[in-house]
Amino acid sequence: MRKLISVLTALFLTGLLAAGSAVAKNHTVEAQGLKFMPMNIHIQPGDTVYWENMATHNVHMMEGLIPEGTEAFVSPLGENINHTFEKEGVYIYQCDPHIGAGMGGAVIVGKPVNLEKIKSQDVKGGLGRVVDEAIEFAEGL
Ligand SMILES: [Cu+2]
Repeated sequence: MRKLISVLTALFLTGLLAAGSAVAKNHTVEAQGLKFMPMNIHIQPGDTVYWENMATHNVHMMEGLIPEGTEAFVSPLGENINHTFEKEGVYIYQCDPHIGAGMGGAVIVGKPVNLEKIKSQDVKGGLGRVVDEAIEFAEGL
């Protein structure tokens, strides 16, 4: 009986450790001038990103540059926002008023499973520069 209890205790503790490593984290991206800092961020599924100092900015997830089946959400201009990412992949976003100046960024959730699809697209201008930075960052993970 004592052996059974110690086995069960060990299993319970192992379970706790596994659960502990999966605890969702919060990350902050700050708008500084016409840049998001950090521009590229690597998180895990279930984590939340908080965008702050957004007085003249927004976050617009770009159709075709986010994982299949996820919503290309657009946040209201001038509002700090939170978003929790459940699905793995690369999410590229722009700030609508300032994308001409290259204001955008990427959130990479877990593995960059849609990187090849993003690389296959011909994106130009400010958003093209954001995409290039995101590809380089994702390939370095
Ligand atoms: Cu902006």
